[in-house]
Amino acid sequence: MKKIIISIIFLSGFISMAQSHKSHVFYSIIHNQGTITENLASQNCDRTFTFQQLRGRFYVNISIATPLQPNKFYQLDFGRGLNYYYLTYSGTNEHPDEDYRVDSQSASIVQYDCDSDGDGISDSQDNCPNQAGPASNNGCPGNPELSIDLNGSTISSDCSNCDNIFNSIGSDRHYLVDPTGIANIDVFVKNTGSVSSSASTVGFYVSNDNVLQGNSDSRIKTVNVSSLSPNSGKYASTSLFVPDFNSVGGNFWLLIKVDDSNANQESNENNNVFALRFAIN
Ligand SMILES: [Ca+2]
Ligand SMILES: [Ca+2]
Ligand SMILES: [Ca+2]
Ligand SMILES: [Ca+2]
Repeated sequence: MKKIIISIIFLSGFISMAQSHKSHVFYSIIHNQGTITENLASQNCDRTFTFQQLRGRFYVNISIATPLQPNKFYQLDFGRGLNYYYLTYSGTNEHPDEDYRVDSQSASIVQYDCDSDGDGISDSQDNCPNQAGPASNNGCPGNPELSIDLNGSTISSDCSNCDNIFNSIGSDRHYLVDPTGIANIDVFVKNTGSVSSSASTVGFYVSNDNVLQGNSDSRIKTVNVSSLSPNSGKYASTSLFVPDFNSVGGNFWLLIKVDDSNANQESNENNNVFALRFAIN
């Protein structure tokens, strides 16, 4: 159980007398002084109770010097029979009729740790307590960002003097010898975003130019990539043979696109394509 600890230790009556005491009225949300469970506190975590709803329910009026947040659940331990009850706090008005005045004894008040945005990360651990987000981004919203690692990705083809690393291929033209050629391609897909990516695909296209146009460039192959956590990457590897190119011959461009099916809303959708010159001779 995670809680925000705001323990208050009253070391002596002298120190306590120097404090400005406020009365805090705690209402049990269940009748008859029954124990309020963590589950019940969770269900009612950020609920605000009207006085009408609280009327008739058990309450205690305690004088302490510590400011508390209204409408939160607290677990009280004053050593006076109030141990381990979750209560909702209602006000700070001075009451002349305190049931308990905390002066010279130890006391602890523990605020129940809500999950205000319901993302499964309790408020004290949540960097964005009012915006839902994944644990991989400490509870804050964010986007994956997929791209091709040009230094980690390679292609080897029948071109023996072409550079193999994407980043240094430049204008080299990889090619397949018709009909027996083979090109082995290892695309390193990386996620540099703040949250994990969903499973995605890498698409391989034949194009007349180095720009991917969905309605005119034809996809010849798809490779699956599983989910990637932030700052991680995986290889999408494939081998292309002459028949994969569906009778396309001569010079053209081979375009490689990460998140081809757009399964991920990325922080940058415009860096997903790598284009290289290609040919079937
Ligand atoms: Ca949360
Ligand atoms: Ca959050
Ligand atoms: Ca991207
Ligand atoms: Ca995308």
